[in-house]
Amino acid sequence: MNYTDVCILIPTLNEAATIGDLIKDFKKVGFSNILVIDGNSKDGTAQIAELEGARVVLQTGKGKGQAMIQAFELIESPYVIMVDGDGTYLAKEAPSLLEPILVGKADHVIGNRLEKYSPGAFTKLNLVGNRLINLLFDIAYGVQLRDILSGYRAFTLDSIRELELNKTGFEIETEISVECILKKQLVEEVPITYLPRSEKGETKLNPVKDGIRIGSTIYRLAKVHNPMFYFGIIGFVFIMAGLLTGTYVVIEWLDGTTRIPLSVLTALFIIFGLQMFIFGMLSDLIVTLHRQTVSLIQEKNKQREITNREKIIDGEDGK
Ligand SMILES: Nc1nc2c(ncn2[C@@H]2O[C@H](COP(=O)(O)OP(=O)(O)O)[C@@H](O)[C@H]2O)c(=O)[nH]1
Ligand SMILES: [Mg+2]
Repeated sequence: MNYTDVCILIPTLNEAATIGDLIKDFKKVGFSNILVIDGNSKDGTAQIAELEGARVVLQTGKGKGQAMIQAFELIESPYVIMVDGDGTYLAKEAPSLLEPILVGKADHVIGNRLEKYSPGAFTKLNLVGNRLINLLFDIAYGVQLRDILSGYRAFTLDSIRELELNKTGFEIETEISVECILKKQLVEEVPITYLPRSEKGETKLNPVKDGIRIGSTIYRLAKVHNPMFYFGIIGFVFIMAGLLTGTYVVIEWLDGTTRIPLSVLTALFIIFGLQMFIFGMLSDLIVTLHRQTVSLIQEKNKQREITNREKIIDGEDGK
């Protein structure tokens, strides 16, 4: 396979400290097809990238997600490697990311940072946040992925074009991971090195604000895939609240005080919570039936295509 078939896609926003070396490193490994999508950096990132021989495109909107979506439209190479421009990932590990795709084991490969990260690469908050987000994701989507937020990934152009992506900010990796699962793509993880950011370049990610956004994206997108999870969480919160107020009501009642308004509230909490579980079960049923219908239609279409093809071949033979 020829490395010119692989587009190295680098989103950048003020990464002048690292972008030059990163492009050089990829070239050393043999990748010459490099696309930098720049968010109108003020520190000369775009100029440095151009000098190093990368194709540079300025993004038309705002946010890493918008940049990626714009770039996916521009790329024509059959394989894409996406990598942060901050020098936290190693170019020499790119071939190991491509490997599962080339042997046909995967459509989308995620570089898993959580197995061999360097000291200082993650802050404590980042590490805990990452683990929590991955746990939430795995429960919501019934998969076993370790690092859905990784910025080092490889995929085929066809597989990324199939995804419906709308998120403009740092939720893009989450949306890509969710869409891969909804589109039943083969997703693999490969352990990679993760280095600390250069002191000169600052992270653009706000761990609290972006963390909450990412968490709520996972939760909201789960509504269609796993409604029992979506409604179950709301139900769980209300039933817990009901049990709490209910315990208080019972304790007070044993002491001789009857709390009527709080008893009513307890009943409402529990009824609402149970209703959410019933909603979840019904939605789950609808989703399952819908999936069965879709797969039946797909199967029928496939059969029809095969019969049509056979008819055409028979016709040609008859001539
Ligand atoms: N084009 C573009 N790139 C961005 C934007 N925000 C962040 N990036 C780049 O996306 C990559 C990931 O961002 P980073 O701050 O490293 O996030 P972190 O790796 O999660 O800390 C880096 O190469 C950033 O320069 C943006 O708004 N537009
Ligand atoms: Mg980064």
